[in-house]
Amino acid sequence: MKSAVTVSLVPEARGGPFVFHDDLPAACRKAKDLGFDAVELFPPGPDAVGVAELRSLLDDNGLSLAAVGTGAGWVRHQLSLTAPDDATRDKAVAFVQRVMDLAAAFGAPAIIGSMQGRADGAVTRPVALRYLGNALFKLDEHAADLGTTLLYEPLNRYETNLVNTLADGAALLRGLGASNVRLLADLFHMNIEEVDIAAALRAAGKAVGHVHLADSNRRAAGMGHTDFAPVVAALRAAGYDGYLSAEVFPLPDPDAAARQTIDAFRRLTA
Ligand code: LER
Ligand code: MN
Repeated sequence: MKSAVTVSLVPEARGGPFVFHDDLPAACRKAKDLGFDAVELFPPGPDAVGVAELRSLLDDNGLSLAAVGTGAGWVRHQLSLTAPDDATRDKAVAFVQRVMDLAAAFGAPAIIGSMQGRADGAVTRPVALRYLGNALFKLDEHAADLGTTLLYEPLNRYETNLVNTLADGAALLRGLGASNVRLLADLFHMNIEEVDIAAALRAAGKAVGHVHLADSNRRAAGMGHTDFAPVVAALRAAGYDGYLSAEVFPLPDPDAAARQTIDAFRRLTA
C-alpha cells in the first residue's frame, strides 16, 4: 500500500477535511519531507493547475498524483450529477470529464464524491439513482477512452441519501456493468455507516480502488477511536495495493496531522 496526503486549492473548502490548503508547492515539499508517496489534489477546477506546472512540482519532489477530486463542481458551481434539470447534469458530467482528463495525464483517477448530489423534493430517490447511473455510465466510457479509472465514493447519510455503504456502491456499479469505475472507501464515512468496516472491505474486495484514511472523528489515523489493524488486514486480504490517502482535518495543525498520518501509515503497513 502507498501513502498519500490531501491538498485543497479550493477557497470554499478551507474548513474542510484536507491536510494542506491553498499552497501546492509548499504542500508538495512537506509531503516529500515526511516521506509520502503521493499527494491527492482538490482543485477549484480542471484548469486551476497546468499539467506542466503540476508535473514539475511532482517530479521535483519525487511524488505521484494519487487522485483528483471533483467536489469543486458542487461547492463552487452548484453542479450535481443528479440535479433536476438536464443542462446542469450535462455540465456536471462535462466538469468531471475535464478533471478526469487532467488526472489521466498523471495516470491518476478522478473522484466522484459530493458531485453525486442527493434526492430531495425536486428529484425523488429512484430518479436521482437513475440520473447517477446514467452519469456514471457516461463517465465509465470516458475512463475507458482515457485508459484510466474513476472512483465513486459512498458518503455518510448527512452528505447524501443515495449510496451510503460500500455494498450499495458495489451493487450500483455492478448494475451498470461499469468496468472502469471503482469504489472509494472513506474510513470516516464507513465509521458512520458500516456495521463492520473490515467486513465491508473484505466483501467489496477488488471493487475498492482507493481509500481515504481517516479516524472516527475525521482526524489523522490514531487521533480517534477506529481500530485500524483489522481494517488494514482486510485490505491486505483483498490484495489491495492502492493508496491510503489522508483526507482529514488539519488538526491540531496541518504539519502535525501529516506527521501523525505518515507515522500511523508506517506502523500499520510495516
Ligand atoms: C466528502 O465528505 C468526501 O469524503 C470527499 O472525499 C468527497 O468529495
Ligand atoms: Mn472522502
